[in-house]
Amino acid sequence: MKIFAVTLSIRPTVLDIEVAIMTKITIYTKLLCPYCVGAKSLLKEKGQKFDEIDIGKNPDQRPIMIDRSRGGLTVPQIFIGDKHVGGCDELFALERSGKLDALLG
Ligand SMILES: N[C@@H](CCC(=O)N[C@@H](CS)C(=O)NCC(=O)O)C(=O)O
Repeated sequence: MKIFAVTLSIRPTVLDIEVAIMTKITIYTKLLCPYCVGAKSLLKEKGQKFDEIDIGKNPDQRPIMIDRSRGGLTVPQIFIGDKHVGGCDELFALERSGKLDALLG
């Protein structure tokens, strides 16, 4: 009986499932960055949720960003799943070429 109650309490909602199957997007940003604003706007327009890591507020994340992006020193640095997209220009280039939707899954 107790197990039954636990099972019910962890039953995922439709929203939980939708979020779980969306490819995780991570975007490294900092304040007052027009490229970051542009990239986030495009992702929002496309109904995408993303994890934002502000390297100004979290300076310990900057070397992690540089390492993950293999030397990317500017923000934004955008990842779709494990794939490094690049910055804002690369994100918009993918959109223009029609390849972004496939990456988003
Ligand atoms: N071409 C890049 C340009 C990015 C860029 O120049 N970002 C600025 C901030 S808006 C930057 O990181 N500058 C270097 C710095 O602030 O250390 C892109 O599309 O993402």
